[in-house]
Amino acid sequence: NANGKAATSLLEKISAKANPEADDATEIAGNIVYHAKYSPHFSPLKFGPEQALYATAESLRDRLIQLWNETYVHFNKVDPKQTYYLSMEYLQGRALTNAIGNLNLQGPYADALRTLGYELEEIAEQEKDAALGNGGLGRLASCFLDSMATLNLPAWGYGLRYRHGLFKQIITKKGQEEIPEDWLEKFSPWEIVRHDVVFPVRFFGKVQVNPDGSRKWVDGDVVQALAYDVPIPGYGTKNTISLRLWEAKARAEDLDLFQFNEGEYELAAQLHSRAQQICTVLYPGDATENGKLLRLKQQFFLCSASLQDIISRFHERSTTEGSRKWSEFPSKVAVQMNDTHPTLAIPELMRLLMDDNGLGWDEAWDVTSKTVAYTNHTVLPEALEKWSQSLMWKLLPRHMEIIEEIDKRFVQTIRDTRVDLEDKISSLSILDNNPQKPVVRMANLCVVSSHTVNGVAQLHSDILKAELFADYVSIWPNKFQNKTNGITPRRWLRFCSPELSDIITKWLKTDKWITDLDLLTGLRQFADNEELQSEWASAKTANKKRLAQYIERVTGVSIDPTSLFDIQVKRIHEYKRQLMNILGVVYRFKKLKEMKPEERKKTVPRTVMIGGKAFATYTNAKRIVKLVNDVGDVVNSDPEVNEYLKVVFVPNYNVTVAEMLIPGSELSQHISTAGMEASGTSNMKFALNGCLIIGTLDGANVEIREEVGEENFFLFGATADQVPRLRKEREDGLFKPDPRFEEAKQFVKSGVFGSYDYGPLLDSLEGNTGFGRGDYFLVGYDFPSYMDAQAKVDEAYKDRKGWLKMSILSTAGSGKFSSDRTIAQYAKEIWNIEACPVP
Ligand code: B1N
Repeated sequence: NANGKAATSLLEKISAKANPEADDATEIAGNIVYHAKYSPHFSPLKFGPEQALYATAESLRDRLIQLWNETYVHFNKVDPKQTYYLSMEYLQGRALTNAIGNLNLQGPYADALRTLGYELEEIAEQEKDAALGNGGLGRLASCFLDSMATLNLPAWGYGLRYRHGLFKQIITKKGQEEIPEDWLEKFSPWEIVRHDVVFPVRFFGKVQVNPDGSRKWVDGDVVQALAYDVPIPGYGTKNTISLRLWEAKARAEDLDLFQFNEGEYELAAQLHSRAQQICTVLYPGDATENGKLLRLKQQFFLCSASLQDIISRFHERSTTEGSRKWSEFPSKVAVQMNDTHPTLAIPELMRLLMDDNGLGWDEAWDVTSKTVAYTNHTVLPEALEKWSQSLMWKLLPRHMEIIEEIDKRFVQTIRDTRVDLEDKISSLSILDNNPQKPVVRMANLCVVSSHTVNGVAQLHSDILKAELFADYVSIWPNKFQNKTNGITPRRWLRFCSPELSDIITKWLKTDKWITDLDLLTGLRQFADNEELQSEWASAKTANKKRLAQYIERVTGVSIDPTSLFDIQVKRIHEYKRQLMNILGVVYRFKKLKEMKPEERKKTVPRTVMIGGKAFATYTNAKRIVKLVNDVGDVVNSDPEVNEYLKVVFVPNYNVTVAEMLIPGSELSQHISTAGMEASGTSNMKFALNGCLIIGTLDGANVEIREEVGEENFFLFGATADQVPRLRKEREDGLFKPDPRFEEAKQFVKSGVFGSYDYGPLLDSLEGNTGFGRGDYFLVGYDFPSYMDAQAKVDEAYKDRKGWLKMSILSTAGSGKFSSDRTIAQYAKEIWNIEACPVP
């Protein structure tokens, strides 16, 4: 690497000096050189782009540690009520650009690196994503951390340090293939191991009854939880909070030296390897009994380690001698459960309070239920967690006793106070004792035990109250809230589209919008302004060109930056209806083929990009990926049509790819069957970046449309309240499909896109044919209105000025969707915590 060699020689010329407070380029360069030389991770004096990344990250880490320590000391001194966000997933993505940006050091760092022979962007490109999550739920957790830090809130995140994050997706002739992701292959400069923060976590064993009647969980396996902390800097503040990720470690005594000396190496290290398994991969498939056990172990591991840590901090911060009164706990601690995945926090907190600290049931219940709150993220029945009772008894016998007792007391209260609910008890109870398959319903445990339950968009929260949790609402009418999701405007506008950001700052005459996103409404008055429109267009064009280069690099497909960029990126799922998108593309392709050349010239050229990962065992989702790729191959190589239509499957969609795609897109698709997408958050990112939405009245789309104005949103499709009736009609054979829908399906069946068997996929769209699910997702029903909305998109795009105006108004109306707003609402309405800024 020529660049690497040149840089290595520059390294010798600049004097190394560690200085965590450096803020001019020369000193920062000295600090980078210091790390390149004295924190070596590679052969001596190598300074290629990768080495430059690590040294740069470590120089930033110095200052983050400085701020972090100050924050830690300050929180300890003030002893505020603190929130702990428990999540099995975080999708942090890259950290370098974000850290530099939040510390407002872009200029000096770029200059420092230039004196060392590198461009900042080139170095940032070297970083791997931290992909410790699957999709929206994990990314939401990461946006929330950014907002908590920025709002100076005393709040921490807790998660697991998976050795391998979400799989890497490659596309071959067979379609999607998964390969293990390896973010820790070298090491991560952003985590600090805290060797003094270690807690024991038990599995299996039995319950011992003591002479005084108290109970204790004993025996079984004990694994150590070791803390790795990731700094989360706030934007424009000293406050730097922690994401604490637990790693599972066996104890030294778990190695059986006797067996080892006998040559039984595997047996000797059995406990070691069992401990190691816990954090090996994110969300192992839970189809097998083994997989289930491992996932349950992960969940408990997170809950137990985090709660022990929270309790020890509660005592540590006490100013009075000895331990604090437990009744104070809920005024010092709020625990937020990100979906039901960390539900075991409830029985674990009960156990720690009763068995380890001697509290009685009533006291422990009072503390626990005032401490925990639950966010629901889905109404899909298959995603509502239900754990087998026998598995739970085996792994967590004491917790099962506690869950039984919670359930017993709850059911008794209902019997005593609500005769009208007698016949609802079997669905309200936590334990489902169906003899075929007795399970614990985690959502029920959460609702019964939490002081607050929230949905993630208004429509979703309304559905929770009217359907899933309706009977609970009649018991606790004030327990249920809405907290519409949000996204951080730092990562999702300021840093991913500096061009557009600069224009916004120029026209608003302030950059305060970065932390006060409602200020974007100030753009509305200029939406018609020709000067703004032309600046807006040139920023968009620059982003589109950057995206086109990326697409060409990763797929080999060359796309036209003047065509309409139409993007759908999200996990592949039938309810998200990527299949409707691609059938729409198939129909468009067929019509273009049928046109005369001069007719084609009148159409709006389009580039359709679809990206996302399919769960490894979700066959129909994988078939959709295959179909998109096959359609792309045919369309893109068709000499008559490919000037007017390109179809690209964007491989390995992740946070970093999103940061490239979103700023470059003009139309994005959020087209789930109404009532099925709890919120969606990429819709917010696209809208914020001036991209128009074609979508259904689902999740947060409803609110986005309200905010940006209905004339700036391409709406189509059935509404959530119509869906049950339409499904019934479909089943009863009363549905008459639109000819365009039939034509598109027929075209796929005809084999133009290759010989792969799309039968099962297409059958899933049929009504009462005995195949599939009878078009459960109503693709057939919504297809005609979808195509009509797409035709409106084409018309609107022809009006250049009109489109730019809509684009500006889209950004201007996106202020509500800042995660700063969401988190401020959680802080006030659920957590009851206040800002604690480091002076
Ligand atoms: O959570 C996001 C929402 O914006 C999306 O609409 C919603 O689909 C997503 C089991 C989930 N809901 N449920 C999950 C994730 C992992 C898992 O193992 C379920 N993800 C969502 C943020 O609110």
